Amino acid sequence: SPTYDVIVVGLGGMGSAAAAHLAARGARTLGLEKFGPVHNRGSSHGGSRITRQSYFEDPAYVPLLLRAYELYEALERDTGRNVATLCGGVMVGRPESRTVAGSLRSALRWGLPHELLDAKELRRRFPTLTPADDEVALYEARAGLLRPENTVAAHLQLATQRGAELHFEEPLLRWEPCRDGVRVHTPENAYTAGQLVICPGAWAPQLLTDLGVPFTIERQVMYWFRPDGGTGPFRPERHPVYIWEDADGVQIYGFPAIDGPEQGAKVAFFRRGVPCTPETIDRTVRDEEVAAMADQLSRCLPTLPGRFLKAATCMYSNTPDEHFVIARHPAHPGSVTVACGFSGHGFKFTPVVGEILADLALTGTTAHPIELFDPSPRFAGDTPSRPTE
Ligand code: PYC
Repeated sequence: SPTYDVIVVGLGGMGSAAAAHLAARGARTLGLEKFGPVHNRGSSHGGSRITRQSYFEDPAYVPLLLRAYELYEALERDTGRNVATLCGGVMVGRPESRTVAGSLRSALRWGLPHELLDAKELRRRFPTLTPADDEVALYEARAGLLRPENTVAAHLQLATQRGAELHFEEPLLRWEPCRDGVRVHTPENAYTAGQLVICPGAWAPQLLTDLGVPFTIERQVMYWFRPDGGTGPFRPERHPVYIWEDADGVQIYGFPAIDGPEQGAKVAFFRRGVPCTPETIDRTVRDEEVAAMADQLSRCLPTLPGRFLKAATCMYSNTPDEHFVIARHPAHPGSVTVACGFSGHGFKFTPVVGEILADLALTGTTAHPIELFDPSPRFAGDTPSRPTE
C-alpha cells in the first residue's frame, strides 16, 4: 500500500493549512477529505470570519495571532488570493464585560495598538452602532475579516503545488498503529505513514473517541440582512467588524457589507448554538430565529435588520473551557497529532495552526507557545457540557 511521511485527515481550515505547511517542508504528504474541496458542510464556510489580536479569550493566544497575520500576507502573496481585509474592529460592551475587559487585558499585556472609545465617540465614528451610554468599545485598527473559502482554497492550492497528494470524497474509515507509524483505511485503499495528523472539525467525537475530550458540537446560524437605507454606511471602507456583548453576556458579531448591496451584511450570535451532530444538524432556519436576531440588533445596530436576505448554518466544536486542543495524541504520542475543539474562534489561526502541526508531526515539538492547548491536564472527569443528540 502507498507510503507517506504524513497523512492529514480532514482538509477544512486546519487540515488544508497543515497539508500546505507539511508539503512546503518536503514531507511526502497525503490529505484525505470526506467531502469535496472547500465545502460548506463543516466549519469553514459562510464568506467571512473575524480576525483580531486583542484577544479577550486569553492573552496566551496573542503570539500565535501575530504569526498568523504574517502568514495571511505570505498566503496572499504566494497564491494571489484575497485572504484578509483589515477594515478595523470594535469589541463593544460594558467596561467590565469579558469582551471589553478581556480585549484590553491582551492589548495591554502585549502592547498592541488600540483605542478605547466611549459611547458618544463610538456613535460618532460608526453611526450604524448605537451603544447605550454605559457601553464602551476597544477599537483595533488591525482587526478585520478573513475569507474562509479563499483561505482554504489557497492552502489546498499551495499543498498541491508543493507536491501533496489530496484525495477528496475519500473518508477515513479507521486507522491503527503499525510497525513504522500508522495504517489508515478508507473505502478506496489502505495507506501507511510515519505520522498521522487528524483535523476532524465537528467529526471529533467520532474520530477521536480515545482522546478524552468531551466535545460538544453546536449548530450555529449566520444571517444576512440588507440594512434600512442601503449598505452604503456598511461598506468595509467605513464599517468595522464587531463583537458586541450585552448586559446579559449575550454576544453577537458581524461584518461590513463585503459583497456589495445585493448580498447585504452578515451577523450572528457568538457561542449560542444548540447541540447537534454533523449527521443530524437542522440546516433550515426558522422565522423565530430570524426574529430573535432582528430583536437583538434593534438595540445596537437598528438599521441592519431592514430586510432579511438569507441564513446558513455551520458548526462549532466546543471544549468545556473553549480553548483549543492542539497536541500529540496522549495515547499515541509518537505518531499522531490532533487539532480540534476550536470552539467557534479558531479560523483566524488556520495558517499558524498549519505551521504548528507541521512542527509537531515532523519534529515532535514546536517553538510556538501551545501549552494552553494540551488536553491532558484539562478534562479529567469532565462530561460533555451539554448533551449531544
Ligand atoms: O473568533 O472572532 C471570533 C469569532 C467571532 C464570532 C465567532 N468567532
